[in-house]
Amino acid sequence: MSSLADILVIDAYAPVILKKLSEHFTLHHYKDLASLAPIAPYLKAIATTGAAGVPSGIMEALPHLEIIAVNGVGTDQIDLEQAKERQIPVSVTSNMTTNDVADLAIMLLMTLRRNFRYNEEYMQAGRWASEGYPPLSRSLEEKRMGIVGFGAIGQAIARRAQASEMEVTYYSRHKRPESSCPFEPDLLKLAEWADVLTLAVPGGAATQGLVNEDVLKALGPHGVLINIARGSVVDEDALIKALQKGTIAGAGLDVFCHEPDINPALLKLSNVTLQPHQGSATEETRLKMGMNVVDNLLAHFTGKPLLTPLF
Ligand code: 8YV
Repeated sequence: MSSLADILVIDAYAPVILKKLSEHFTLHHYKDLASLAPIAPYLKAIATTGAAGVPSGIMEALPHLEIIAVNGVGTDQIDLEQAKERQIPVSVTSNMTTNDVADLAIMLLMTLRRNFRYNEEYMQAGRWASEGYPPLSRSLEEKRMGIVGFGAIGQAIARRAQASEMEVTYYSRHKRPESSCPFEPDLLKLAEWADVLTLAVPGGAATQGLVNEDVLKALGPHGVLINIARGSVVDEDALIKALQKGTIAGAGLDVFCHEPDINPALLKLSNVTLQPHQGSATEETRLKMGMNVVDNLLAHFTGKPLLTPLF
């Protein structure tokens, strides 16, 4: 079959998805801006991921760019203004990552509060037999979870927290009439109230540094922070200081300011549990997401409406 278009692939895609894409398109893997120059005039589409987005300079270099398909829901690393101005549609994998990401938020919380890693290392070191049981951990039941951002992922986290008998309140730009959870329009008040503050807002300029020193102070020495959103939502230096000084109890983090170059101070802390941006990284979900990218690109280049357009 002849190629429908030349596509720039940014970031990692599963081999099965690359194979599917290559059945319909000519693929070019992004290395750097300099090596883009000779192929730039032919490129009509970008297939990228939520985490990588479209690094600056790429869109400007592609005069015939027609579509950006994102293997993810986050678009904070894409110049959406430029895309809109140039009438370049952007597709995202709407509603495909929700449950896996929400599971990971709860997994981080349970790992942290139930001393999961410590206890496993304790057993592996043979300490159960020689020293008896490890120290007691902390329960989720009757604790308060404040959720920052209450879209599909925030609401899926709320359902899971409620299943663990937690009390849930959320903060967002506006009240969500579809949910019966209480709404708190003041983030500082939410942090003061919460035992666990879970971040589920989109990244980008509007949420940059939203969780700052004051919010962490309000969360307090018994509070924990869970972040499955974007590293940029948190002032990471303030977070590290709070964790080092014990002005918050701990953090479960799947996302960081400079992925994959994690601030080494985070790796030295014993009151954190960390994951390398694994929210949607299951075989099942990544397959669905990847096929969504293939289908959106196919739709575009065969003159059909996009399946899951952002715009
Ligand atoms: C992915 C994400 O890790 O959806 C997003 O925005 O950050 C994640 O689900 C990323 O897109 C890699 O495919």
